[in-house]
Amino acid sequence: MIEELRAQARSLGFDLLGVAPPVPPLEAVRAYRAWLAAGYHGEMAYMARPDRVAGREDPALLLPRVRAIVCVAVNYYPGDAPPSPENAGPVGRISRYAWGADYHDWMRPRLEALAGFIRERTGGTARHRAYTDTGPLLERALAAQAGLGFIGKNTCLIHPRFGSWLFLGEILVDVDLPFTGPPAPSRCGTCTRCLDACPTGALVAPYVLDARRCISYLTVEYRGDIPSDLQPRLRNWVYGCDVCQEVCPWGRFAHPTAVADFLPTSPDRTAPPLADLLALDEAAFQRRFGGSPIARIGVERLKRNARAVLTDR
Ligand code: B12
Repeated sequence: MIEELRAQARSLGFDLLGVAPPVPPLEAVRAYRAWLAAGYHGEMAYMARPDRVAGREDPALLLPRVRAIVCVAVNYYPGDAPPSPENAGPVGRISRYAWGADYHDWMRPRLEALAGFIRERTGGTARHRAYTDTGPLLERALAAQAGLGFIGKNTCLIHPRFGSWLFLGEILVDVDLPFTGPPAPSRCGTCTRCLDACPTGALVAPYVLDARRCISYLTVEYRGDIPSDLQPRLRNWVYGCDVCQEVCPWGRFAHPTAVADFLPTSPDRTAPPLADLLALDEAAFQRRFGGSPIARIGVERLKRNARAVLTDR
């Protein structure tokens, strides 16, 4: 059964599939609670909403009588940014996950197709709910439980062959499926490159990220003015940040994605000149970034980020 599911997942474009038990490990729940208690979620109020907390701890609240969680991952690694033209002036950096199309749009129909396949193979009555990113699930912990990789000190799910350049998705089902695994223990050893390299010191301890300091949070999620003490440390990131993944030794095994949708359509998408970003109006922003994850933050926040990057020059 699992091999059949894996073959189907591969034909849909996923690189990895495993099946986790329908409850997250206690260790992950404890880590999540401690993270909230420390206030590390910052202004991401949805992370602390009681119903969302409950769903993360007990997926049966999301799908009654859930019996298994099918976890999938797709390699999005698009390689390195092509060099910018010499006359481009200062450029902003965009994290690799946003170089191509929005992965939520890629994932959703494929998760539904896979769920249809599972239903067909298990008697035709299975109910399901599919999630990627936005659902109240501890996605990394579940993926690790299913044997898709290990949790690294940078808090990412890392696969020995793909590194951490993976998008995750899950399908909750109310039929029995054989669990895969076992969960792999961390393979970070004594390495602390991600903690040492984080420009803002957001990795406050191994496996613990204070989102309030994370460049990804500040440039994507945070609505206010980027704190002035952190502005000089943005290192040109205007959308997301890849530093804790770029320095990870497991990344050396990464190879380019087979999904054309995740590749950049032009250098503008990887390293746009800051002057161009500052000149964008709503229509130009939509033309340039529509359909990409960047569209979600809107033109004003992208310009705020470009201004913040320019502050310390
Ligand atoms: C909120 C959020 C963020 C926040 C906070 C991130 C964070 N580390 O908490 C911000 C905006 C900063 C962010 C940034 C990014 N994100 Co994000 N994010 C999420 C989201 C919605 C929730 C994460 C969460 O629950 N955080 C709370 C903490 C406590 O949980 P956690 O990060 O899952 O960590 C678990 C493990 O670390 C483990 N754990 C904790 N301590 C310990 C100790 C030991 C010893 C062990 C073994 C395990 C362990 O337990 C934790 C709880 O289960 C998930 C989607 C989802 N629903 O899960 C995507 C998700 C985690 N993000 C993702 C991505 C791609 C990113 C970025 C790479 C994007 C970018 N380039 O800018 C960065 C990476 C930054 C980083 N180092 O985490 C992917 C991660 C894929 C992967 N391979 O891990 C996810 C899964 C989305 C998806 N469906 O693909 N993100």
